[in-house]
Amino acid sequence: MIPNHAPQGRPRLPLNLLAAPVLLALLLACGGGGGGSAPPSGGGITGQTINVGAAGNFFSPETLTVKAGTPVTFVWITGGHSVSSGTACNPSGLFGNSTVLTQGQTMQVPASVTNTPGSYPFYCTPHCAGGAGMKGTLIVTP
Ligand SMILES: [Cu+2]
Repeated sequence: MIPNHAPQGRPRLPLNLLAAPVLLALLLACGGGGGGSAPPSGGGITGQTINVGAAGNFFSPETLTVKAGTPVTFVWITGGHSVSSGTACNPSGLFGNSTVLTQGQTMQVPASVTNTPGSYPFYCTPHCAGGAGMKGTLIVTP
C-alpha cells in the first residue's frame, strides 16, 4: 500500500519551514570570518590542517576554528619555518617546538590542546621578530 494521496490542503507551509534552516545554514557557512575551509585531507591526516609557509612567511589559514576534539596538524609547504605556541616570540609551551622543519614535514597539535576550548596563538620563530609577524591563532570551540 502506498500512502501517496496528494495533500492538497497546505502545500505552502512545509516549503517555508524548509527554507528557513537552509538559509541559516548558508549564512553560517559563508560568514565564518575567514575560518578554516580546509579541503578534504589527502595524505592520511585527519581533521584540519594549517599550512606553514604556503605563500611566503604566513600560516594559512592564519586563524583556524575547530570544534573540540578535532585533530589539527601543521603541514610544512616550504621549509625554514617553525611553529611554537605563544605570542610575539614568547613561547607558551603548550605545543610546537623551536626547531625549523622542512617541506613535507608535519606536526600534530597535542590532544590536550585540541580537546580544550580556548584561543591558542602561535608563531614561527625565525619570522616572529622584526615585524615579520608570521603568526596565527588556533581557536577551539566547545
Ligand atoms: Cu617562518
